[in-house]
Amino acid sequence: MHNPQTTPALPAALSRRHLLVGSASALATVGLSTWSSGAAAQAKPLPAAFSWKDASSVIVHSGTTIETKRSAFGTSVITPTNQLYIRNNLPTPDASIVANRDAWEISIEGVGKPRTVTLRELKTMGLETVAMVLQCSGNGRAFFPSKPSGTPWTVGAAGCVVWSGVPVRAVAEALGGLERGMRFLTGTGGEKLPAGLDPKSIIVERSVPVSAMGDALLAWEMNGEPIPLAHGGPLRLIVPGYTGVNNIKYIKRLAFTLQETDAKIMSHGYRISPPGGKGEPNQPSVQEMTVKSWINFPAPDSAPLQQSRAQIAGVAFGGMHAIKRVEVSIDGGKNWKEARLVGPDLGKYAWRQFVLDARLTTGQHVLVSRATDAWGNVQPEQRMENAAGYNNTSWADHAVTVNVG
Ligand SMILES: Nc1nc2c(c(=O)[nH]1)N[C@H]1C(S)=C(S)[C@@H](COP(=O)(O)O)O[C@H]1N2
Ligand SMILES: [Mo]
Repeated sequence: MHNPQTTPALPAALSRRHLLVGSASALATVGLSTWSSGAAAQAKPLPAAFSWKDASSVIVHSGTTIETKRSAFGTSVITPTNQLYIRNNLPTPDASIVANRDAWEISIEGVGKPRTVTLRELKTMGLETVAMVLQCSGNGRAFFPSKPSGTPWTVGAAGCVVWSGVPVRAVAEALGGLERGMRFLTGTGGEKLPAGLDPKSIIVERSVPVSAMGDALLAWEMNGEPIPLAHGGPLRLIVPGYTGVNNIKYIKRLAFTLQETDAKIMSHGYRISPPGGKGEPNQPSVQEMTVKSWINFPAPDSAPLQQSRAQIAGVAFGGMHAIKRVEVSIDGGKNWKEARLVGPDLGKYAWRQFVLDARLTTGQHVLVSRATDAWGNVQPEQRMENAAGYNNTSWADHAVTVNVG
Protein backbone atom coordinates (compact mmCIF):
# COMPACT_ATOMS: atom_id res chain seq x y z
CA MET A 1 0.00 0.00 0.00
CA HIS A 2 1.49 3.29 -0.95
CA ASN A 3 1.42 5.97 1.70
CA PRO A 4 4.13 8.38 0.64
CA GLN A 5 3.77 10.78 3.51
CA THR A 6 4.57 9.91 7.06
CA THR A 7 1.90 11.10 9.44
CA PRO A 8 3.01 13.92 11.72
CA ALA A 9 3.27 13.13 15.41
CA LEU A 10 0.11 13.83 17.34
CA PRO A 11 0.08 17.15 19.16
CA ALA A 12 0.11 16.41 22.87
CA ALA A 13 -2.87 18.65 23.49
CA LEU A 14 -5.22 16.28 21.75
CA SER A 15 -7.24 13.89 23.83
CA ARG A 16 -6.64 10.20 23.31
CA ARG A 17 -10.01 9.58 21.80
CA HIS A 18 -9.73 12.11 19.01
CA LEU A 19 -9.66 10.58 15.60
CA LEU A 20 -7.37 12.61 13.41
CA VAL A 21 -7.84 12.50 9.74
CA GLY A 22 -5.32 13.04 7.00
CA SER A 23 -5.00 11.84 3.45
CA ALA A 24 -2.46 9.76 1.63
CA SER A 25 -1.32 12.92 -0.07
CA ALA A 26 -1.19 14.73 3.26
CA LEU A 27 -2.87 17.77 1.77
CA ALA A 28 -4.18 18.90 5.10
CA THR A 29 -5.20 17.70 8.49
CA VAL A 30 -7.99 20.06 9.27
CA GLY A 31 -9.55 20.41 12.66
CA LEU A 32 -6.24 20.98 14.34
CA SER A 33 -6.12 24.70 14.82
CA THR A 34 -2.33 24.77 14.65
CA TRP A 35 -2.26 23.20 11.20
CA SER A 36 -5.41 24.51 9.60
CA SER A 37 -5.05 28.21 10.25
CA GLY A 38 -2.57 28.68 7.43
CA ALA A 39 -4.79 26.99 4.88
CA ALA A 40 -7.84 28.92 6.04
CA ALA A 41 -6.03 32.24 5.73
CA GLN A 42 -5.19 31.47 2.10
CA ALA A 43 -8.74 30.59 1.07
CA LYS A 44 -9.73 32.60 -2.00
CA PRO A 45 -13.12 34.33 -2.03
CA LEU A 46 -15.81 33.17 -4.45
CA PRO A 47 -15.59 34.87 -7.86
CA ALA A 48 -18.46 37.35 -8.36
CA ALA A 49 -20.12 35.24 -11.08
CA PHE A 50 -20.38 32.33 -8.65
CA SER A 51 -21.11 34.26 -5.46
CA TRP A 52 -24.28 32.20 -4.97
CA LYS A 53 -22.20 29.07 -4.29
CA ASP A 54 -21.99 27.88 -0.71
CA ALA A 55 -18.58 29.24 0.25
CA SER A 56 -18.18 26.85 3.18
CA SER A 57 -18.60 23.80 0.91
CA VAL A 58 -16.14 24.66 -1.82
CA ILE A 59 -12.47 25.27 -2.54
CA VAL A 60 -11.88 28.19 -4.92
CA HIS A 61 -8.91 27.33 -7.14
CA SER A 62 -9.29 30.27 -9.53
CA GLY A 63 -11.87 32.59 -11.06
CA THR A 64 -13.05 29.72 -13.28
CA THR A 65 -12.37 26.62 -11.20
CA ILE A 66 -14.18 25.72 -7.98
CA GLU A 67 -14.12 22.33 -6.27
CA THR A 68 -16.51 20.74 -3.78
CA LYS A 69 -14.82 19.98 -0.45
CA ARG A 70 -14.50 16.28 0.24
CA SER A 71 -16.18 16.69 3.62
CA ALA A 72 -19.07 18.60 2.03
CA PHE A 73 -20.42 15.70 -0.03
CA GLY A 74 -23.45 14.67 1.94
CA THR A 75 -25.08 11.28 1.96
CA SER A 76 -28.28 12.01 0.07
CA VAL A 77 -27.03 11.08 -3.41
CA ILE A 78 -27.66 14.37 -5.18
CA THR A 79 -25.06 17.14 -5.06
CA PRO A 80 -26.80 20.44 -4.31
CA THR A 81 -26.27 22.91 -7.12
CA ASN A 82 -24.76 25.51 -4.82
CA GLN A 83 -22.03 23.02 -3.83
CA LEU A 84 -21.28 21.58 -7.27
CA TYR A 85 -17.89 22.23 -8.85
CA ILE A 86 -17.34 24.69 -11.69
CA ARG A 87 -14.90 24.38 -14.53
CA ASN A 88 -14.84 26.91 -17.38
CA ASN A 89 -12.39 26.84 -20.26
CA LEU A 90 -13.61 30.27 -21.36
CA PRO A 91 -15.28 33.11 -19.46
CA THR A 92 -18.97 32.54 -18.68
CA PRO A 93 -21.26 34.17 -21.27
CA ASP A 94 -23.24 37.26 -20.39
CA ALA A 95 -26.24 36.73 -18.11
CA SER A 96 -28.48 38.12 -20.85
CA ILE A 97 -28.52 34.62 -22.42
CA VAL A 98 -30.70 33.37 -19.56
CA ALA A 99 -33.02 36.40 -19.54
CA ASN A 100 -35.40 34.73 -21.99
CA ARG A 101 -34.52 31.07 -21.83
CA ASP A 102 -37.20 29.75 -24.16
CA ALA A 103 -35.91 32.01 -26.93
CA TRP A 104 -32.44 30.33 -26.89
CA GLU A 105 -31.62 28.96 -30.31
CA ILE A 106 -29.65 25.88 -31.24
CA SER A 107 -28.67 24.85 -34.73
CA ILE A 108 -29.22 21.15 -35.46
CA GLU A 109 -27.10 19.83 -38.31
CA GLY A 110 -26.35 16.52 -40.00
CA VAL A 111 -30.03 15.55 -40.09
CA GLY A 112 -32.55 15.28 -42.94
CA LYS A 113 -34.00 18.73 -42.26
CA PRO A 114 -31.31 20.77 -40.55
CA ARG A 115 -32.47 24.02 -38.98
CA THR A 116 -32.42 26.26 -35.95
CA VAL A 117 -34.71 25.25 -33.11
CA THR A 118 -35.69 27.29 -30.06
CA LEU A 119 -35.70 25.93 -26.54
CA ARG A 120 -39.45 26.56 -26.55
CA GLU A 121 -39.82 24.12 -29.44
CA LEU A 122 -37.38 21.58 -27.97
CA LYS A 123 -39.70 21.32 -24.98
CA THR A 124 -42.44 20.01 -27.31
CA MET A 125 -40.29 17.22 -28.75
CA GLY A 126 -39.79 14.98 -25.74
CA LEU A 127 -38.90 14.78 -22.08
CA GLU A 128 -36.56 12.56 -20.12
CA THR A 129 -34.73 12.76 -16.80
CA VAL A 130 -31.37 11.22 -15.92
CA ALA A 131 -29.26 11.24 -12.77
CA MET A 132 -25.63 11.41 -13.78
CA VAL A 133 -22.20 11.82 -12.30
CA LEU A 134 -20.66 14.94 -13.83
CA GLN A 135 -16.92 14.64 -13.36
CA CYS A 136 -14.02 16.60 -14.80
CA SER A 137 -11.43 14.46 -16.57
CA GLY A 138 -8.80 15.95 -14.26
CA ASN A 139 -10.53 14.99 -11.03
CA GLY A 140 -7.87 13.32 -8.87
CA ARG A 141 -5.02 15.12 -10.65
CA ALA A 142 -3.66 16.36 -7.30
CA PHE A 143 -2.71 12.77 -6.45
CA PHE A 144 -0.31 12.42 -9.38
CA PRO A 145 3.22 12.68 -7.96
CA SER A 146 4.31 14.14 -11.31
CA LYS A 147 2.26 17.29 -10.50
CA PRO A 148 0.77 17.76 -13.98
CA SER A 149 -0.18 21.31 -14.90
CA GLY A 150 -3.86 22.09 -14.59
CA THR A 151 -6.17 22.48 -11.64
CA PRO A 152 -5.04 20.25 -8.75
CA TRP A 153 -8.46 18.72 -8.14
CA THR A 154 -8.65 16.09 -5.40
CA VAL A 155 -12.10 14.46 -5.41
CA GLY A 156 -14.42 17.45 -5.70
CA ALA A 157 -14.51 18.09 -9.44
CA ALA A 158 -17.51 15.79 -9.50
CA GLY A 159 -21.10 15.64 -8.40
CA CYS A 160 -24.27 13.65 -8.96
CA VAL A 161 -26.86 15.76 -10.73
CA VAL A 162 -30.41 15.18 -12.00
CA TRP A 163 -30.91 16.56 -15.51
CA SER A 164 -34.13 16.99 -17.45
CA GLY A 165 -34.50 17.71 -21.12
CA VAL A 166 -35.30 16.25 -24.50
CA PRO A 167 -33.55 13.09 -25.72
CA VAL A 168 -31.14 13.92 -28.54
CA ARG A 169 -32.58 11.02 -30.54
CA ALA A 170 -36.07 12.60 -30.33
CA VAL A 171 -34.67 15.85 -31.71
CA ALA A 172 -32.95 13.95 -34.53
CA GLU A 173 -36.17 12.11 -35.36
CA ALA A 174 -38.18 15.33 -35.39
CA LEU A 175 -35.74 16.78 -37.92
CA GLY A 176 -35.80 13.95 -40.40
CA GLY A 177 -33.30 11.54 -38.85
CA LEU A 178 -29.53 11.32 -39.16
CA GLU A 179 -27.87 11.87 -42.45
CA ARG A 180 -26.30 8.70 -43.76
CA GLY A 181 -22.95 7.66 -42.34
CA MET A 182 -22.74 10.13 -39.47
CA ARG A 183 -20.42 8.74 -36.79
CA PHE A 184 -20.14 11.54 -34.25
CA LEU A 185 -22.28 13.83 -32.19
CA THR A 186 -20.56 17.20 -32.07
CA GLY A 187 -21.61 19.93 -29.65
CA THR A 188 -20.50 23.56 -29.68
CA GLY A 189 -20.46 25.88 -26.67
CA GLY A 190 -22.19 29.24 -26.87
CA GLU A 191 -19.38 31.41 -25.57
CA LYS A 192 -18.50 34.58 -27.48
CA LEU A 193 -14.98 34.08 -28.75
CA PRO A 194 -12.38 36.82 -28.40
CA ALA A 195 -11.57 38.49 -31.72
CA GLY A 196 -8.20 38.07 -33.36
CA LEU A 197 -7.69 34.44 -32.41
CA ASP A 198 -8.26 31.36 -34.51
CA PRO A 199 -11.69 30.22 -33.28
CA LYS A 200 -10.67 26.55 -33.58
CA SER A 201 -7.89 27.15 -31.07
CA ILE A 202 -10.26 28.21 -28.27
CA ILE A 203 -13.81 27.13 -29.05
CA VAL A 204 -15.35 24.55 -26.73
CA GLU A 205 -16.46 21.96 -29.26
CA ARG A 206 -16.36 18.24 -28.65
CA SER A 207 -17.36 15.09 -30.49
CA VAL A 208 -18.59 11.85 -28.95
CA PRO A 209 -19.38 8.63 -30.83
CA VAL A 210 -22.90 8.70 -32.21
CA SER A 211 -23.64 5.63 -30.06
CA ALA A 212 -23.65 7.97 -27.05
CA MET A 213 -26.81 9.49 -28.48
CA GLY A 214 -28.86 6.68 -26.94
CA ASP A 215 -28.98 8.35 -23.54
CA ALA A 216 -27.91 11.91 -24.38
CA LEU A 217 -30.15 14.86 -23.56
CA LEU A 218 -30.43 18.49 -24.43
CA ALA A 219 -31.18 19.58 -20.88
CA TRP A 220 -32.71 22.79 -19.52
CA GLU A 221 -33.21 21.72 -15.92
CA MET A 222 -30.86 20.46 -13.20
CA ASN A 223 -31.76 19.36 -9.69
CA GLY A 224 -35.29 20.65 -10.18
CA GLU A 225 -34.57 24.16 -11.41
CA PRO A 226 -33.63 25.85 -14.66
CA ILE A 227 -29.90 25.25 -15.27
CA PRO A 228 -28.02 28.23 -13.86
CA LEU A 229 -25.85 30.09 -16.34
CA ALA A 230 -22.73 28.87 -14.53
CA HIS A 231 -23.67 25.26 -15.25
CA GLY A 232 -24.61 25.80 -18.87
CA GLY A 233 -28.08 27.31 -18.91
CA PRO A 234 -30.26 27.86 -20.80
CA LEU A 235 -29.38 24.59 -22.58
CA ARG A 236 -26.73 21.95 -22.01
CA LEU A 237 -25.73 18.77 -23.78
CA ILE A 238 -25.69 15.88 -21.32
CA VAL A 239 -23.81 12.75 -22.37
CA PRO A 240 -24.26 10.28 -19.51
CA GLY A 241 -21.15 8.32 -18.59
CA TYR A 242 -18.80 10.70 -20.40
CA THR A 243 -16.35 13.03 -18.63
CA GLY A 244 -17.31 16.62 -17.90
CA VAL A 245 -15.82 18.26 -20.96
CA ASN A 246 -18.17 16.35 -23.26
CA ASN A 247 -21.18 17.95 -21.57
CA ILE A 248 -21.31 21.19 -23.52
CA LYS A 249 -22.68 24.22 -21.68
CA TYR A 250 -24.86 26.89 -23.32
CA ILE A 251 -24.92 24.69 -26.40
CA LYS A 252 -25.62 26.58 -29.62
CA ARG A 253 -24.96 23.88 -32.21
CA LEU A 254 -25.50 20.14 -32.24
CA ALA A 255 -24.25 18.40 -35.35
CA PHE A 256 -24.12 14.81 -36.49
CA THR A 257 -20.81 14.65 -38.26
CA LEU A 258 -18.66 12.29 -40.30
CA GLN A 259 -15.50 13.26 -38.45
CA GLU A 260 -14.51 14.42 -35.00
CA THR A 261 -14.28 18.18 -34.78
CA ASP A 262 -10.82 19.59 -35.47
CA ALA A 263 -11.20 22.11 -32.64
CA LYS A 264 -8.03 22.09 -30.54
CA ILE A 265 -9.89 21.07 -27.38
CA MET A 266 -10.71 17.83 -29.24
CA SER A 267 -7.65 17.22 -31.40
CA HIS A 268 -4.96 18.07 -28.85
CA GLY A 269 -6.81 18.68 -25.59
CA TYR A 270 -8.03 15.92 -23.30
CA ARG A 271 -5.79 13.26 -24.81
CA ILE A 272 -4.08 10.54 -22.81
CA SER A 273 -0.44 11.36 -23.51
CA PRO A 274 2.60 9.55 -22.16
CA PRO A 275 4.20 11.23 -19.12
CA GLY A 276 6.10 14.30 -20.27
CA GLY A 277 4.38 14.18 -23.66
CA LYS A 278 1.93 16.47 -25.43
CA GLY A 279 -1.63 15.85 -26.58
CA GLU A 280 -1.82 14.54 -30.15
CA PRO A 281 -4.79 13.48 -32.27
CA ASN A 282 -3.64 9.85 -32.47
CA GLN A 283 -3.77 9.38 -28.69
CA PRO A 284 -6.87 8.16 -26.84
CA SER A 285 -9.38 10.89 -26.10
CA VAL A 286 -10.84 11.34 -22.63
CA GLN A 287 -14.40 10.13 -23.10
CA GLU A 288 -16.15 7.36 -21.15
CA MET A 289 -15.63 7.27 -17.40
CA THR A 290 -14.63 4.05 -15.68
CA VAL A 291 -15.35 2.56 -12.27
CA LYS A 292 -14.28 4.70 -9.33
CA SER A 293 -15.08 5.31 -5.68
CA TRP A 294 -13.75 7.29 -2.76
CA ILE A 295 -14.43 7.81 0.90
CA ASN A 296 -15.91 11.16 1.90
CA PHE A 297 -16.24 10.47 5.56
CA PRO A 298 -14.00 10.58 7.43
CA ALA A 299 -12.36 13.02 5.01
CA PRO A 300 -8.98 14.71 5.23
CA ASP A 301 -10.89 17.92 5.87
CA SER A 302 -13.40 16.50 8.37
CA ALA A 303 -13.44 17.79 11.92
CA PRO A 304 -11.77 15.36 14.36
CA LEU A 305 -14.08 12.60 15.54
CA GLN A 306 -14.69 11.93 19.19
CA GLN A 307 -15.05 8.17 18.90
CA SER A 308 -13.31 5.18 17.42
CA ARG A 309 -16.57 3.94 15.96
CA ALA A 310 -17.14 5.40 12.50
CA GLN A 311 -19.59 5.10 9.65
CA ILE A 312 -17.10 5.10 6.80
CA ALA A 313 -19.05 6.52 3.87
CA GLY A 314 -18.43 7.47 0.29
CA VAL A 315 -19.56 7.36 -3.30
CA ALA A 316 -19.06 4.85 -6.10
CA PHE A 317 -19.93 4.99 -9.78
CA GLY A 318 -19.25 2.91 -12.83
CA GLY A 319 -19.24 5.56 -15.56
CA MET A 320 -21.03 3.56 -18.25
CA HIS A 321 -22.17 0.73 -15.98
CA ALA A 322 -24.04 0.35 -12.72
CA ILE A 323 -22.20 -0.31 -9.47
CA LYS A 324 -22.34 -3.88 -8.25
CA ARG A 325 -20.21 -3.84 -5.13
CA VAL A 326 -18.02 -1.63 -2.98
CA GLU A 327 -15.42 -2.96 -0.57
CA VAL A 328 -13.75 -0.95 2.16
CA SER A 329 -10.42 -1.62 3.83
CA ILE A 330 -9.23 -0.06 7.07
CA ASP A 331 -5.68 -1.39 6.66
CA GLY A 332 -4.65 0.15 3.38
CA GLY A 333 -5.98 -2.61 1.16
CA LYS A 334 -4.75 -5.78 2.89
CA ASN A 335 -8.18 -6.89 4.09
CA TRP A 336 -11.51 -5.86 2.59
CA LYS A 337 -15.07 -5.88 3.82
CA GLU A 338 -18.13 -5.43 1.68
CA ALA A 339 -19.76 -2.06 2.31
CA ARG A 340 -23.52 -1.57 2.30
CA LEU A 341 -25.02 0.40 -0.59
CA VAL A 342 -27.33 3.01 0.87
CA GLY A 343 -30.20 5.09 -0.41
CA PRO A 344 -32.05 5.20 -3.69
CA ASP A 345 -30.54 3.73 -6.84
CA LEU A 346 -30.95 6.49 -9.42
CA GLY A 347 -29.73 4.41 -12.32
CA LYS A 348 -26.45 3.32 -13.80
CA TYR A 349 -25.13 6.82 -14.51
CA ALA A 350 -25.64 8.05 -10.94
CA TRP A 351 -23.36 7.30 -8.05
CA ARG A 352 -24.26 5.05 -5.14
CA GLN A 353 -23.60 5.91 -1.56
CA PHE A 354 -21.85 3.23 0.45
CA VAL A 355 -21.18 2.81 4.16
CA LEU A 356 -19.20 0.49 6.40
CA ASP A 357 -19.86 0.42 10.14
CA ALA A 358 -16.33 0.18 11.53
CA ARG A 359 -14.49 0.24 14.80
CA LEU A 360 -11.01 1.64 14.59
CA THR A 361 -8.55 0.61 17.26
CA THR A 362 -5.89 2.93 18.65
CA GLY A 363 -3.27 3.73 16.05
CA GLN A 364 -3.19 4.60 12.39
CA HIS A 365 -5.57 3.31 9.78
CA VAL A 366 -5.47 3.82 6.05
CA LEU A 367 -9.03 3.77 4.77
CA VAL A 368 -9.65 2.88 1.15
CA SER A 369 -12.59 1.87 -0.99
CA ARG A 370 -12.70 -0.25 -4.12
CA ALA A 371 -15.71 -0.48 -6.41
CA THR A 372 -16.75 -3.14 -8.91
CA ASP A 373 -19.18 -2.40 -11.73
CA ALA A 374 -21.94 -4.63 -13.11
CA TRP A 375 -19.63 -5.85 -15.86
CA GLY A 376 -17.07 -7.03 -13.29
CA ASN A 377 -14.59 -4.20 -13.85
CA VAL A 378 -12.73 -3.55 -10.61
CA GLN A 379 -11.37 -0.15 -9.62
CA PRO A 380 -7.58 -0.40 -10.01
CA GLU A 381 -5.03 0.11 -7.26
CA GLN A 382 -2.77 2.28 -9.43
CA ARG A 383 -3.45 5.33 -11.53
CA MET A 384 -2.62 5.22 -15.23
CA GLU A 385 0.27 7.64 -15.61
CA ASN A 386 -0.32 10.33 -18.21
CA ALA A 387 0.99 13.81 -18.88
CA ALA A 388 -2.11 15.82 -18.02
CA GLY A 389 -3.24 13.83 -15.00
CA TYR A 390 -6.54 12.57 -16.42
CA ASN A 391 -8.81 9.73 -15.37
CA ASN A 392 -7.37 9.01 -11.94
CA THR A 393 -9.40 6.10 -10.60
CA SER A 394 -6.69 4.65 -8.34
CA TRP A 395 -8.09 3.47 -5.02
CA ALA A 396 -4.69 3.83 -3.40
CA ASP A 397 -4.49 7.50 -4.38
CA HIS A 398 -7.85 8.20 -2.80
CA ALA A 399 -6.90 6.75 0.58
CA VAL A 400 -7.69 8.59 3.80
CA THR A 401 -5.34 8.18 6.76
CA VAL A 402 -6.83 8.35 10.25
CA ASN A 403 -5.11 8.26 13.59
CA VAL A 404 -6.95 7.13 16.67
CA GLY A 405 -5.00 8.48 19.59
N1 LIG B 1 -19.45 25.60 -23.28
C1 LIG B 1 -18.64 25.00 -22.38
N2 LIG B 1 -18.95 23.77 -21.96
C2 LIG B 1 -18.16 23.15 -21.04
C3 LIG B 1 -17.00 23.78 -20.55
C4 LIG B 1 -16.71 25.09 -21.01
O1 LIG B 1 -15.73 25.72 -20.62
N3 LIG B 1 -17.56 25.67 -21.92
N4 LIG B 1 -16.18 23.12 -19.66
C5 LIG B 1 -16.27 21.65 -19.68
C6 LIG B 1 -15.55 20.99 -18.61
S1 LIG B 1 -13.89 20.77 -18.82
C7 LIG B 1 -16.19 20.46 -17.52
S2 LIG B 1 -15.38 19.55 -16.39
C8 LIG B 1 -17.63 20.71 -17.31
C9 LIG B 1 -17.84 21.43 -16.00
O2 LIG B 1 -19.20 21.60 -15.76
P1 LIG B 1 -19.69 22.52 -14.56
O3 LIG B 1 -18.91 23.80 -14.58
O4 LIG B 1 -21.15 22.69 -14.73
O5 LIG B 1 -19.39 21.76 -13.28
O6 LIG B 1 -18.23 21.47 -18.34
C10 LIG B 1 -17.73 21.21 -19.64
N5 LIG B 1 -18.51 21.91 -20.62
MO1 LIG C 1 -13.16 19.23 -17.17
